[in-house]
Amino acid sequence: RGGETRVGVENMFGLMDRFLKSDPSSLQKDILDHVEYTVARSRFSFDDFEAYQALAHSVRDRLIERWHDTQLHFKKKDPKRIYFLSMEFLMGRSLSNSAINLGIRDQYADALKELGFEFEVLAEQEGDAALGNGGLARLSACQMDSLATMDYPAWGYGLRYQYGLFRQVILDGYQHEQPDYWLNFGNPWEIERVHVTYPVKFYGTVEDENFNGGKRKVWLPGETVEAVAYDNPIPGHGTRNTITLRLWAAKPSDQIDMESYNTGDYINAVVNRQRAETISSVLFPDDRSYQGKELRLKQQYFFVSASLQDIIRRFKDSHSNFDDFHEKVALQLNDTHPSLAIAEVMRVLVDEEHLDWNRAWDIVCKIFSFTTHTVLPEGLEKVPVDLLESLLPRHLQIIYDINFDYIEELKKKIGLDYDRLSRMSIVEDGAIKSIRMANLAIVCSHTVNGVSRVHSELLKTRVFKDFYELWPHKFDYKTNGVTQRRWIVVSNPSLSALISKWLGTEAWIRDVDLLAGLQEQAANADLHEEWRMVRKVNKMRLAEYIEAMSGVKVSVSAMFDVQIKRIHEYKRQLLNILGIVHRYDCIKNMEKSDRTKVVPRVCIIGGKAAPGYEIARKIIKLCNAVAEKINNDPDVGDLLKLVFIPDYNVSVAELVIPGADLSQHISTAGHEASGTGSMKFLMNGCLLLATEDGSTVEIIEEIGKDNMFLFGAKMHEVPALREKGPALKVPLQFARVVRMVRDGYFGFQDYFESLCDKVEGGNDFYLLGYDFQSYLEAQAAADKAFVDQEKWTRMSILSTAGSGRFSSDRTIEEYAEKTWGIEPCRCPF
Ligand code: 7GP
Repeated sequence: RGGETRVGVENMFGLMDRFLKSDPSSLQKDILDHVEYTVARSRFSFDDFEAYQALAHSVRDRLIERWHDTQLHFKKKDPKRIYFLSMEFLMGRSLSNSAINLGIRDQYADALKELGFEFEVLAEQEGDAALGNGGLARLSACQMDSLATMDYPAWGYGLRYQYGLFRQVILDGYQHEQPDYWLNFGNPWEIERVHVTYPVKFYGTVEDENFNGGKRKVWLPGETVEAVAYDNPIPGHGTRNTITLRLWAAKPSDQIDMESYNTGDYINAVVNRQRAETISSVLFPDDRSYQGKELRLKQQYFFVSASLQDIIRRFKDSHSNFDDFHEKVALQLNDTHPSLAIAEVMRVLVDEEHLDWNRAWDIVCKIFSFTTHTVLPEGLEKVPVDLLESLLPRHLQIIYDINFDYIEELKKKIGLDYDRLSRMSIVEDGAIKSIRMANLAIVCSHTVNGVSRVHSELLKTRVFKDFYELWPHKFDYKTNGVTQRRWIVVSNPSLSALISKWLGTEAWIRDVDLLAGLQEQAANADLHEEWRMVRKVNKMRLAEYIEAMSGVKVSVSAMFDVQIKRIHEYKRQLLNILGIVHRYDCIKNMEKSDRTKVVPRVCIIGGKAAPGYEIARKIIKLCNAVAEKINNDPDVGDLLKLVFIPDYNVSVAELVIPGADLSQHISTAGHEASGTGSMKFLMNGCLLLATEDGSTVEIIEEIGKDNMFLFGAKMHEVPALREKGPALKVPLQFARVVRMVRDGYFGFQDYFESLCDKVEGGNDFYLLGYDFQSYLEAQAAADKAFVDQEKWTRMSILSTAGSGRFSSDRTIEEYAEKTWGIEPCRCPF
């Protein structure tokens, strides 16, 4: 294209904020205009969904304005930029978050009221953008919010899956998966950039070609797919800065393959082209392992290649050579998923930009940083060489070349210790020869970050020990955080208002350390009363939701005890369920008169199981089977209820977390890299029942052991306990509850057998039996504390007050300063 008219940048800033007014009557007109012209409904007759659409477009207009200003400003200043590459972003809904970050939510609410609509009701019309699986993906979303709020020149890059994470439907207690075709009703939060497209190539061969008196490699690809950009503006809070999350969708290439059209097989030629779109069609629903899947590899390369073309094009717009590349570009690898980017940068610099190999390598080593999100070996990706060779033949050569140089260097440093050399090699020579993506990422990155302190220790002493010994300076950690904008301000507006009232300022929304100011008030009786009131209203909202979803009526005076997260053996939902069985058993067996002493509980569990993960599916079924029995037992009544919340996602979390009294983070010590759910609960004044794993260890330092309920084997004890196998002592109560399941007390005897086998007879890898006793004790301590409402409220206030360290603002600031070397670039007002 060309010939576009550009208003001088200076003039542009002069005009800022003049275009769209945000007083209620302008907003009203704006919404009605969108009803009429965008949604094409009469402004005299439209329903909630249409009102939502119009409202969303009105907010979007304002986002776009700021977003343009921000991009212009970045362009003018040309700061070093951070490019955050992630296969997954779990954004959830956008409306409330955007309106709040723009600072005009209340104006909208007023404008809507006069039109006869309620802001919250319309906000509920929006579906979740669920382009991710679990913790890693939601962390990316929180970090985008912090990057925007803190004015960093940042871009997020990912994939625009047509089908997000599957919808979970529970039928007869079993999980069923349904496709999440989230774009069905349009998506007002994205802007399709039909002109921002790049060709992405696959397959083919590599040939030698004469060049400047020598030889060079030329990749002759066999298939080309077009990547089209969809931009999602991400507004900061209290700033004009609005950054870009650019997601790529696959489209058939524009280049017509005349051959197939000339054969007369027109229909099949079109159908074949259409296949290209499958690359970005579906998110893989396993959050740990997808080894050896061609489509997965295609997705990875597709988004990496398009993103890098975009990044390099932007750089070349204002630079004539690559001398300053590392001064202007930082590339963050969110886990190993985007690590093909390393080989791709080498390929572009060497094959296309004709830099010499060493110079290209020097640049690569300065721009990449890598964060790993797991300690589980199955989370470390391996790509079979055969697969890579057919899909990306040139990249395989480049990886081999990188490995060759690196192993030669390594030999000089560590000698001919072949065991160690083979462990550290990027190429694994096993039955299936593969590329170890984590090793590639470590070798080529200047920094390898863990996501909590203990995670980092595990990386150094176990997972990546060999590498740590070689390059101790590369290893660091940035404890995860979550954004208080989404997790307090958006999801818990009444708590948010209460905090601002008692702190006398709203500044904590951008400067979360101010929450510590609540500590002084932790014993204040007036605050206690208001605090309990807010919590009660949130519990009522949750109780209504539970009744609507599951038909179970729950009492808000009971303790709401929540465990919501992906279903995994290591996260031990099974321990929770067996604990509930024990509680049930106790109630059944006690004298009627003693039942008055029982602290009533509503146990809430939610989470999705990867479709192929049988044991996780059985855990869901067991939860529902136990719930069925307990909830219908007249002996138990309100003393105990168990609810499985279906289709857990970001929006459900926003509803459940503010209503929880107690939340469980009970992974076997040494397995949860960090855990971020706990931080959201903490911010909302929910007490934690937890093992000393992941970020919990750091949470303890902030709020103190006395303000939470801890239990279980410590990380250093776990290996020895495991070694004991069948000799490990297990309490009788544990054997009893497992026996109840085995004997068919909850039905489905055969189906649950393998689940029981997993925790008995020396197979109890996650130490449920060993930890059972101390788990029950921690639960009893929680009961005791709950009865003392004064004590509980103080603990609750202190939880919120101590949560400041777990804001993603802090995490991002550490990344910016220590890993990326970037500075804020604030758009002037
Ligand atoms: C998760 C970790 O399990 C969790 O402990 C951590 O808080 C979160 O990342 C954010 O760092 N990992 C994933 O979600 C995941 O998909 C596979 O890991 C690589």
